[in-house]
Amino acid sequence: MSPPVILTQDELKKIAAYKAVEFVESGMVLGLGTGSTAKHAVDRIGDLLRQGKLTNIVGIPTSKKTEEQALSLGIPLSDLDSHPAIDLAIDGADEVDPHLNLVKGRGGSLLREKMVEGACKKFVCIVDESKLVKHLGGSGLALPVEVVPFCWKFTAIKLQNLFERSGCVAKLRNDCEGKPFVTDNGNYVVDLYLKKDLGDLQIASDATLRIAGVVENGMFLDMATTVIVAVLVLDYFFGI
Ligand code: ABF
Repeated sequence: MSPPVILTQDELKKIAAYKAVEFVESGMVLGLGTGSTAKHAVDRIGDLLRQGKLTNIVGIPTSKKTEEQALSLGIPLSDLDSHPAIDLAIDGADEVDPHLNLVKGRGGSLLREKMVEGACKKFVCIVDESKLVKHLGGSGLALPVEVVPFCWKFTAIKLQNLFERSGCVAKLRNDCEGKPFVTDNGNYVVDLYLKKDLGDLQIASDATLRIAGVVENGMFLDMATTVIVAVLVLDYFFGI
C-alpha cells in the first residue's frame, strides 16, 4: 500500500498561490495581496522576474508588510495614484461563501486591500479549503471593521447594536502586547463575532458604512472574479 501524501495547510496555500500566478503576464499592473497565502504569490512573482520569465511588472502592495516583501524581491512598485487601473490582483481571504463573497481583514489590511482590489479588472482570490463557509461570519471567527480611534467604543457599540439580531459581540482587536492593534492607516479594528448570519450582505455592509466612525468593513461582496481553492485529497491505494 503506498502511503497517502499529506500536505500541510501552508503547502496547500502555496499551491493555490502558484496557480494564481499563472494568470500573470508581462507588462501587467498587479495588486499584491497580504497574508500567508498571498506571500507565496509575491515570492513566486519575484522568482519569475528574477528568472526573466516575467518582465515589465508593476506591483501595487496592499500593506506595508507586502511592500517590504516586494521591495526585498526587487519587484517594481507604485500606487493607485499613479496606476488607478490594475490588471490583476491576487490575495487571500479569511472566508469564502458559495457566491464568492469574502471576509477579509483578519490580517488587518482590509482598507488597502479593498481599495486595490476594487480597482482591478480581475481579482483572483487564493485560499485553502478551510476558508470555505456557508455564509459570511459563519466560521465563528471575526468579521473585521476598521474604525477611527476617536471614541472607538461608541462606534463598537453602534456596530454591536446594528447586528443585535445576529447575536453580535463587538471587540476591539489588540496586538500581542495587549495594546490596540493599529492598522497601516493609523486606525483601530473592531472584530464582530456573530451567532447567526447577517441576512442580506449588501444591506449589512452599507449599514456599517453609514456609522460615522467606520472607515471600512471586511465584507468583499461581488469583488472576486475567480477563487482558487487548494483541497487536500487523500488517495489511499490498497494493493493485494
Ligand atoms: C489577507 O490575509 C486578508 O484579507 C486576510 O485577512 C488574510 C488571509 O490570511 P492567510 O492567507 O494568512 O490565511 O488576504
